[in-house]
Amino acid sequence: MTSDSLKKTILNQQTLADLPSHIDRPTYDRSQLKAGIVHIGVGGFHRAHQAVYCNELLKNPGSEQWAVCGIGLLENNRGLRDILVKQDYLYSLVVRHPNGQIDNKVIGSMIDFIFAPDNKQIVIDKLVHSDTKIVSLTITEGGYNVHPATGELDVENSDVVHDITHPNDPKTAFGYIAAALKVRKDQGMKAFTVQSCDNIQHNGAVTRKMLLSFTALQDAKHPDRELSQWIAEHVQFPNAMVDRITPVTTKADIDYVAQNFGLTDEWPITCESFSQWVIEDNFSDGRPNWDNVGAQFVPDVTPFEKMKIRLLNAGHSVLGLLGSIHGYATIDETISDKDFAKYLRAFMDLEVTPLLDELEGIDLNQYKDTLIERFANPNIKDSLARICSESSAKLPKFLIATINENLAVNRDCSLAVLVIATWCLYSDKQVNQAQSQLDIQDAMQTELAEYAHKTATDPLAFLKLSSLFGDLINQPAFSLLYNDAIKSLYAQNSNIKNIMHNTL
Ligand code: CS2
Repeated sequence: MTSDSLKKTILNQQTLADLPSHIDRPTYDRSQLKAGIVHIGVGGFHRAHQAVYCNELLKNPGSEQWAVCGIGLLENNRGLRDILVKQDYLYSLVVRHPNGQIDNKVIGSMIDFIFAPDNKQIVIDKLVHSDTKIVSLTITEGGYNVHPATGELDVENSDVVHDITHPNDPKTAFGYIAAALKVRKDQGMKAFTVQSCDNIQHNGAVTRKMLLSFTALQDAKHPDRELSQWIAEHVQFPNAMVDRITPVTTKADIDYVAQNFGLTDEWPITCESFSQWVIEDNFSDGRPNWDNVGAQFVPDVTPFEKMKIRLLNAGHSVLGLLGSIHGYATIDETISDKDFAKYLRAFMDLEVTPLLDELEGIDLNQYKDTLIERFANPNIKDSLARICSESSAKLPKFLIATINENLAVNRDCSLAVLVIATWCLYSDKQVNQAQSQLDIQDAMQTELAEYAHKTATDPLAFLKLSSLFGDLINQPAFSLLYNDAIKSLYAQNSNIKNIMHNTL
C-alpha cells in the first residue's frame, strides 16, 4: 500500500467525510478552535470523559475557545503522540449501553498534543499562553506524590526532588505547572485554574495542598521565586467527582472500529453510556459551560464524591478481589453470578449506605440499582486485573475508610473484612482457586507480597503494613473477624463462594 492510500484508510481530518453517515462526528470547524484547556495525562479516562464533554460543547456556537491541547509526560506517551498526530488528534469513541445499543462517535475536541520529555519549553510556553485558562489533570493517584502514611508531599520521590532543585527543567506535572505560573506571575498575567479530573476525594484540595508544598520547597531553594504565596492567592482548584467506566482498549475494540467506521484508529476508546461530572464552581479565569452538556456545578462536591467512591469504586474492588480468587476475569462476568451480586448488594446496603449523607435529588437505592446495572453491562468487558491494579492506592480510600467509620460506631464490617483478607491471599499466593496465575500490578506489590507471605505463621502479618491499614491490627473488633476470615481462606479446599455465603 502506498503511503497515500494508507493515509486514506486512517481516521484523520481528511477522511472524516468518508465515515458512514450514522457515525457522530465533529460538526464544528476544528480550524477555528483555541485550546483553552491544556490537559496533562491523556489516558483512556480523559478521552471518555472531559474531552467528550468538550466535544459536545464545541457543537454549540460561541464555545470555540474550549478545545483541548493534550500533554504527555510519560515515556510511554510517545506512541500515543505518534498515533494522535497521524489522526489529526481525532479518535473514535464507542459507547456501549447495557441494552446492547452502541453509539459510535469521533471526538474532535483535542487539537494538539505535546510529548513533554522532548519539548519541555514548548509545554511551558503552552501553559503560559494567554488562551490557556484551565490546566486539567488525569495523572492518577501516583502523579500527586502524596505520601501514603502522612498525607503530605512525598519529598523523597526522585522526580519531585529533581523538580524542586531544577525549576526550569521539569519532569512532573507540578514542575511544569509551577514553571508556567512563575512566568505568568512575573509577566503580570492572570493565573489559570488547575483542575484535577482524577478519582480522588477532594481532588482540587489535594492538588492545591501538594502544589503549595512543592512550590514552597522550590521557593526555599530559590528565594527570589516567591511563587507559593502567589499561587495560594490567585489559583483556583475546583473539586470534582468524575465517573465513567472506561475499560482498557483491546484488539477487539480496534477491530470493531475498523469494521464499523471503515477507518483505522490505533487507539480507540470504548466506554459505558453512563457519565457523571459534578464540579465545584470556582475557576480562576472563566470556564466552559459544561453544565449545558450534562455536567453539574455545585457548591460542595463532598457528598457526591463519598457516595461514588464508597459505593462504585469500593464495589468494584469487592468484585475485583473476590472475583479474581474465584477465577472470573471481568466485572460483568462476576456480577452475573448471583452469589457475587448478593454479596455486593449486602455490602453496599449494610456497610456503606448507613455512612452516607442524604443527597437532594439522589435516591440512593436507585443509585445502587444503576450501579449494579452498569457493572452488569455485558458489552463492557472491564477486566478484574484493571480493577485490582494499584489496590494499595485505592483500598485505603475506597474500603478501609468505610471499615474505620463502621468500627467507630460499633457497626459490623465483616463483609469488608473478608475483602481485606482476600487481598492478603491474593497478594500472597498470586493465583486463583484453580491455581492460575493472576495479573497483579501494584506499585507496592513487593511489600504487599512480603507482608502477606508471613500469614501462614502470623495470621495478622498483612495488617502490619501500617501505611495502608493504620492501627486496624490493634482493634479487636476488626482483627478477630480478620483472623477468622484468614483461617477460612487459608483452610484446605477453601472455596471463596462458601466463605462469602457464611459471611453473609
Ligand atoms: C475503578 C475505576 O480503577 C478502579 O478501581 O473502580 O477506574 C472506575 O471504573 C471509575 O472510577 C469509574 O468512574
